[in-house]
Amino acid sequence: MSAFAREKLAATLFQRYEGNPILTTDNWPYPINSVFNPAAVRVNGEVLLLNRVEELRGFSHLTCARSKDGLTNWVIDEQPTMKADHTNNEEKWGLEDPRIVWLEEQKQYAITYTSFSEGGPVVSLAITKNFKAFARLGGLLPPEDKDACLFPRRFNGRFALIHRPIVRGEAHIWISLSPDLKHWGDHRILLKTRTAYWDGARIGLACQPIEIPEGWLMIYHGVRRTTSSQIYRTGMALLDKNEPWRVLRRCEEWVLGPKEPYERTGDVSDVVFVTGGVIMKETNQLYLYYGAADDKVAVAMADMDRVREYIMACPEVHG
Ligand code: BMA
Repeated sequence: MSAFAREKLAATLFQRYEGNPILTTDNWPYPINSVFNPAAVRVNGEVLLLNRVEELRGFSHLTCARSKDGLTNWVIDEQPTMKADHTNNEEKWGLEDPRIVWLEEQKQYAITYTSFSEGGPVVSLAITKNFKAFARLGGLLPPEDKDACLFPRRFNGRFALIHRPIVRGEAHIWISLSPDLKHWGDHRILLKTRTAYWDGARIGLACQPIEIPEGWLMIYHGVRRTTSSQIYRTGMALLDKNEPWRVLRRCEEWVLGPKEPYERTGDVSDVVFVTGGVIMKETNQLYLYYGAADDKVAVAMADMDRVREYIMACPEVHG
């Protein structure tokens, strides 16, 4: 495929749902400032979103919303589903930006989210069967760390975590390994920011890694700094199926970025921040759920065959 054909495919890959935004403060059963950056997973045939909800003091907690078609008729928990323990030093300032993955061996869901306090953001892990009771296992790696998700299974006996520490002011995506979900090592950079590109200032994992026949699709966000602001967009890379610390391909151009008024205007302008992905098997569609301008939730859809065609048309990454 020519670069021109690939760019055309990138530009038309995702279609926004015409009913966007799907969740706003107006839908909420209790007073809040904003709802955004939801984790997404399919549970008992429904789509479950675990949303970041910012309450009126400015701190965030996580609340579930469920829908049969993943688009309409959302049923929202009447109260916060996972609250911060403000007496706990690690999460004094709230819980943010969750990602969810089904752990095949444990037969439970793993939620990785950011716990925020004056010590800086850390990635914390909670395990649940039903999104009602949560085993909270605490922080995984030192701050400053964000944008993390586990893979659904081990590789050569070890769990793998994608995350985004800040090192020397640089914001690359890292991967770390663990035999027990507690002790982490073999830390390495997975994907780096690219000077002058749309993802030149900062990058971070978007939704949970998605398994496709060619490997793991890693959707990520990239930030461009401009003279007046920062633009958050979405791109993708392909990781090796058995050794996900090896990047096989990486997009050149973004596939989703702020365009519609609900993405351009809000608490933070020009933000498309994908945190949840669900494959609708019935229609072979990938639904990406995202925070739009940091105060509402929207969804964009793509045909999975076209997504695979696109990532396989992206340049190979060597070494
Ligand atoms: C990132 C995170 C996200 C937020 C985004 C855009 O650093 O803190 O929660 O959506 O910035 O403001």
